[in-house]
Amino acid sequence: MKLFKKLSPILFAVIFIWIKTVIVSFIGFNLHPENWTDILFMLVSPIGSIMVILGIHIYFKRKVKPAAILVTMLILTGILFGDLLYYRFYTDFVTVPILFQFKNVGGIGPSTLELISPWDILLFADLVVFWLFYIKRKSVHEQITNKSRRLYAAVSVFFVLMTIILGMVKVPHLFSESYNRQQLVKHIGLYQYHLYDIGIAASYPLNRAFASASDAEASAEYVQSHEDKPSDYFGAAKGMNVVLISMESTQNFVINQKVNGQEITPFLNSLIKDSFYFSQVYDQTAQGKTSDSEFMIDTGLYPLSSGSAFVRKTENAYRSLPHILSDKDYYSAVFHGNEASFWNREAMYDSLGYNRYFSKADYLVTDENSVNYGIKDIPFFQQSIQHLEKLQNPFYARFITLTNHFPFLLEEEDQFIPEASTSEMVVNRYVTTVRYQDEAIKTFFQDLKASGLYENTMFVLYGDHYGISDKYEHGVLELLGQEDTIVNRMKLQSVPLIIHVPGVEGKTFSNIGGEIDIRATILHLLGISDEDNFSFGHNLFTRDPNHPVIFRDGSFIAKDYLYKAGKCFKSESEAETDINSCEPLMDISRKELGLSDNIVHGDLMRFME
Ligand code: GP9
Ligand code: MN
Repeated sequence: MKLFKKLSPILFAVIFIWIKTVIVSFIGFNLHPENWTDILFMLVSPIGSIMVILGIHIYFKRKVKPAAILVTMLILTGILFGDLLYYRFYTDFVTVPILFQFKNVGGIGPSTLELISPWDILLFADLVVFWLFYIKRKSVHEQITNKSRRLYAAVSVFFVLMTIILGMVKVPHLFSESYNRQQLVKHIGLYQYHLYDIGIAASYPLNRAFASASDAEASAEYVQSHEDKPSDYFGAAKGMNVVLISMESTQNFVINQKVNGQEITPFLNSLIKDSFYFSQVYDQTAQGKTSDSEFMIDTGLYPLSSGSAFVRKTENAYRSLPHILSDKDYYSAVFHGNEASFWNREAMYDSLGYNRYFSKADYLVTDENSVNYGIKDIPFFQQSIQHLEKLQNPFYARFITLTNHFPFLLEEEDQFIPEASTSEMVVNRYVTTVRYQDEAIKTFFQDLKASGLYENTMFVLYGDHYGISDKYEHGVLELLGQEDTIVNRMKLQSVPLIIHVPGVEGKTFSNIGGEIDIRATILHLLGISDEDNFSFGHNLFTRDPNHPVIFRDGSFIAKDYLYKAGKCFKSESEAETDINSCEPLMDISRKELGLSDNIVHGDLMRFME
């Protein structure tokens, strides 16, 4: 009893931080507890690290200082609150690299206020009680004996070790799949996750230092053992210019979808009839959003699990599409109306081998022609034409649209369709900005035809990533009249991929694929063998449907099975099935993500010819 009294402020802090962490874990984070063991893990896993962190107040000093404890409580509560806000928008946990790219994190800025709930104030209630009880009342604190200090330390270490060991017994790949942050937080607890993440971030420089040519060979061997089958489309666009249009936040559900009797994407719908349309290509981006999609398309590598490769791995050697195409005398350029430094693009485009980046400074940007992130898509395309006409042929040019970005703002004069009428305002507005983007692309095509560039150009239009995040997805389900299931939500992550080669008959392909496959598909159409060009993608015309489309958290979609949130589903019936059915594909997913990460963290392309 005496021991408790002496440790009372620390124990108070431990108990209250623990209680609120557990409450947030169950209510604020969607950690998918499946059974009693999961619930037990979520209850017990935060205790160890909370005790260790708060224990700093007694390890070195004999006398407990309540004010210092209050500061630590405030820091831990701040981390909890920050994680909660980030999770509400991104359904993910904060990582160290993300802290260094906050200026590039679209979405959270304009909407932070919206993400805060009045109930959040309760997270800080215990701090007030602590202050009233231990600081204001100036309660007397006795010296802590060495014995009680040792006991406290032993109990904390016991909890930390027990959580780690039991976690690894339950999920043997817990740490090798550390990109599955939901799984990690569920089993080792939120604060321990952050400590682990800091350790990982600190060890990154070592990966490069210790990497060797033999590591590169291991990855090369794997990708070369998966050669693609030939198809009749090989070389169908040989020698043509390539125009890529990155359609901001465009999900596949808008294609051929009507709202109040009006099409959301009338132009794309008509274009599809004369194009290759891939209706089951999935968004594989992670925390780097648009930049991750660019990274995949140019390099054929998976994006990083935390942070953006554009921000973190600029110094690496790459064998990117611009490099490959420059061997065939292509000139490459990117067109984007935002600041050149956003997503560190200016620096990364150099590493990726681009000849020219047309950014905000190359456009006439005014208040009138801008909305949300910058210049609206219609003036963006209109002003781009003059630059495009001057480019050396053949060219590889990527256009990155901007208007259809969260929170999907648009003046009335630019609305070509009324807002939808679901219970989710974000989804209602989304329809109008997608429709605006569709109009912008239509005018771009018209202008290209007028300038004579259209005939000799292959067009690749793709949605860069989801637009409606998990938090607002119920509105999409409502719009589409779909049930709220894990499988339906997973299928909503499909983005449109439309490849238009003038003069070539169109066809719709419903085989599965991912953004990582776009590069191989482009090379295939240009008649360039992808053999020596390191990539995890496959051309979509002959892609093996049994090969999983792998997402950055380790989940996947394959022909027969689907894996998400620790559950295995049959693709056809969507019924949950034994996890063993997914096991062989989970191995492939681990292998590919692991090898790709080795390449990027070890900068292994520098060893490849
Ligand atoms: C900004 C644009 C949007 O330049 O690419 O970035 P996002 O938030 O979609 O990654
Ligand atoms: Mn984007």
